[in-house]
Amino acid sequence: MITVLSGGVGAARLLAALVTIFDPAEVDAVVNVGDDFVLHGLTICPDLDTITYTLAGRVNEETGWGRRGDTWRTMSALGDLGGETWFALGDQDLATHLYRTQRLGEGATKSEVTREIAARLAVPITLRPVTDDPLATIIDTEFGALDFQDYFVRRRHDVAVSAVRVRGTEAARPAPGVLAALHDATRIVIAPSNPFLSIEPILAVPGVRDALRDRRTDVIAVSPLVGGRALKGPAARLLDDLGFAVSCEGVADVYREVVGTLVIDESDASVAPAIRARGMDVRVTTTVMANPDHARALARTVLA
Ligand code: FO1
Repeated sequence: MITVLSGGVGAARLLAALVTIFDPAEVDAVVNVGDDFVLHGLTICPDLDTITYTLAGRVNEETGWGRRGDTWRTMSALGDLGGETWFALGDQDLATHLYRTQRLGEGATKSEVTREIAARLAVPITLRPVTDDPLATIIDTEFGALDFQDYFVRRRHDVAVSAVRVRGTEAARPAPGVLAALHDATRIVIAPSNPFLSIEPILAVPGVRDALRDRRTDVIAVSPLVGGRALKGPAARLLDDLGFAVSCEGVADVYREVVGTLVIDESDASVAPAIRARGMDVRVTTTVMANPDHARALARTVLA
């Protein structure tokens, strides 16, 4: 069994490639919930939904999130009422949030609802929120402490960051099956997700970081940087803002405690010796999942 610590779009693409070369029944994704929030009274879980839609073959491939072919009539009507439309929820996507919110209100856990939605949409792998307890990633910025989606979507992460915090970790417990998935996996993969925004909130749940530390030699992470830059999103800027080198060496420093092998892109091959000098193995391959063949090559590398 393989367990993949997962954020949103990058993780979803790697998982989609993994299931083409590995038995999906043997793939377990432990997913970040620090981005989850309530808007219009609905509980929205962007990373869980991105992975669900991708593995169900229903994702909007242009954005990487939301549903393919979705329409925006509800958002448009909401805008007419003066409602909040900065976070774009498609008409079909809204059904997911309605269903989830209703089930949570009935007392179901996030794990149960995730399982129900995944089963309905024929997702072939096991998806687990890292915790069923409330967790929220908070970004300390030049404008004060911001909720994650306020920072990421509303302000397009175009702000200076002094710290990333995860609220709720003291009381959070790993969701059922999470620690077993880490313990029993033949390999633990950290997807090419943002180390601070997507992976740290997973590691911050009590027991998870220790579980990875215990298995460090079996943990392989994919660097989200390519040629020393982030393809999309604020990974490079956050490395800089938070005092790390803006390179795969910086990524290695962030992951040093928990990762035995770092996968880096061919364009970053020159920093491989510096990463090895930090006591980490390095694999060099194409990490850009520009097409299915490249994604499969990356999937083969993390399994090799
Ligand atoms: N990202 C955006 O940049 N703009 C949006 O309006 C937006 C809406 C959205 C709706 C549902 C969903 O599941 C994801 C959505 N995302 C949107 C993606 C998103 O929130 C972030 O990419 C993640 O939270 C970071 O992993």
